[in-house]
Amino acid sequence: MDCLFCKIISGEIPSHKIYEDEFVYAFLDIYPCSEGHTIILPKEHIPRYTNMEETDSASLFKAVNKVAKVVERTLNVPGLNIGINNGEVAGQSVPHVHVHIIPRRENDNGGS
Ligand code: IU
Repeated sequence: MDCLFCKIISGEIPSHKIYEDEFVYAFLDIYPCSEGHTIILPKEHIPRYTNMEETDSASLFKAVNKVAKVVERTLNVPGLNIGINNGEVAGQSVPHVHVHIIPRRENDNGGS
């Protein structure tokens, strides 16, 4: 599978891992919108969120909930953006479902 995120999950491409379980993998975004920008994704290669079964989506978001709380607490930030770009026209550049967890701080100019 010629997928960047599959290669990150398998370890073929190195990443800064934040969390992993049997279903998901989470790592620090290489081009972060803000310090601590985390990407969390299912290990299964699913191109986009709307290709996911409800049960897989529930498993993904169970892990998102866990990781988001850890990011917020560890970095001691007052807020997070949590979101998905679904499809190229919506800004999805890597065709493997992933959720962005972007720490937000006071006066951070939108995290960019
Ligand atoms: P998007 O929603 O598909 O645009 O998000 C893809 C993310 O993957 C984006 O934030 C990139 O910075 C990030 N990324 C990465 O972490 N490592 C890489 O080698 C590449 C992109 I290429």
